[in-house]
Amino acid sequence: MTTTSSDKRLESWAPPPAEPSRVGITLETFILEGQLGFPAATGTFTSLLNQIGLAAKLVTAKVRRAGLARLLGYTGQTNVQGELVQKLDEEANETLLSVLGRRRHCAAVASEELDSIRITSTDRRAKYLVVFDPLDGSSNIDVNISIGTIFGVLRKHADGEGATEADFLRPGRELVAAGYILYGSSTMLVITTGHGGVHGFTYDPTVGEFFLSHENIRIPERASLYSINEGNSAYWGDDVRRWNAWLKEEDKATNRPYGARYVGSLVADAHRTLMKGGIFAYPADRKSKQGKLRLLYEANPFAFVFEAAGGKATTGTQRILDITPTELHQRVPLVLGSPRDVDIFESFARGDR
Ligand code: AHM
Ligand code: MG
Repeated sequence: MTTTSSDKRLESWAPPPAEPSRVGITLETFILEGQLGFPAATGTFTSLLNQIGLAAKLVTAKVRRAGLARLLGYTGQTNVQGELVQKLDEEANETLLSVLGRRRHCAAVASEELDSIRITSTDRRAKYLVVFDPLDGSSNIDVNISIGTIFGVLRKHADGEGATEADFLRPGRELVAAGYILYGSSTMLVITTGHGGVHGFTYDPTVGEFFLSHENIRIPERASLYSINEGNSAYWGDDVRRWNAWLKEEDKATNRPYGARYVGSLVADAHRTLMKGGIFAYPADRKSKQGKLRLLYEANPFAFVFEAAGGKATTGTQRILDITPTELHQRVPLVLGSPRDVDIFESFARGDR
C-alpha cells in the first residue's frame, strides 16, 4: 500500500506511544527491575526492599488471623496451647526485626516499640538503617479497624560495624525509601524512593503476592476533606481553631464546607488523604505540646511519600523533612495533604488569616 501525503500528515499528528502500564506485575519484579528509580540501585538495596515485602506478608497473615489466634489483647495472657500471647504490635515488631536481620543488609533498626536502636548486623557490608512503627493505630487493633506498618530506609553514613543512635538522627530528606502497609479491606503496600514516583501494591492472599495496582500515585491539588481529632479542639491554639472554623463555613466558590473523616489510624487517614486529597492534621495543642506523632517512625516516612506524590508535609511552620531530630522518639506536629490545602493551613499558622 502506498502512503499519501495526507496519511503522512496524520502520522505526524499521532501521539507518542504511551509508556506501557506495569499494573499487574509483582512487587518483587517491580523492585528487581529497578522501577523505583533508586539512582545507585545495587543488589543490596533491592534485597532489603524485598525483605520489607516479606515482612508485610508475614504481618498481614498475623493481622488477618488476629481474632482467631487470640492475638488481640495484652501480654500476660496465654493461648490454647498454653503459650504466652503477645500483643499484635509486639508480634509485628519481632517479625520486622527478624526479617530485616536475615540478609545482613540492614545494620540497625529503630522501632517505635523499642527504647533504643537494635543492631541487626555487624557485617561491614550492612549499609542500611531502617526505622519503623510495626503496627500503628494500636487503639484500633481490638475493634477490627484498619491499622498499618510504617517504614523508612536510611543509608548508613559511617563505614564500619554496627551503628549508633546518632546515625538515625538525620532529617527525613535523607531517606532513600519510605512507605507503609495498610491492613484495610485488602492489604496494600505503598512505597517510594522519592525519585521514581509512589506506587501501590495490593496483596492477593490466594497466591501470596503483592501486585502493582496503583501506579504512580499523585495526590489531587486540593479536595474538600479534612481529618483531625476534633475532640481535642478545647486544647487547640487560636490558629488551628480559626482554620477549623474556616473549613466548616459555607462557600460554594471554595467548595466549603469540607467533609470530615477520621479513623484514628494514621496509616488509614493518611492513605485516604493521599488517594482522595484534602488534609490530615495532628497539630501541637495544650495537651500534646510537641504534637502526638513520632518524627522518625510516622511523620518522616509519610512526609517522604506525600512529597514524592506531589503533596506537602509540614508542622504548620516548618517542612517536616528539614527537621534534624534530637532524639529517637521525638514527637512532632504533623500536617499532610494536598499542596493547596496544606498552604491554607500554613497561612492560618502564620497568622495571615
Ligand atoms: P500509636 O502509634 O500508639 O498507634 O498512636 C498513633 C496513632 C495514629 O495512628 C493516629 O493518627 C493517632 O495516634 C490517633 O490519635 P488520637 O487517638 O489521639 O486521635
Ligand atoms: Mg504509631
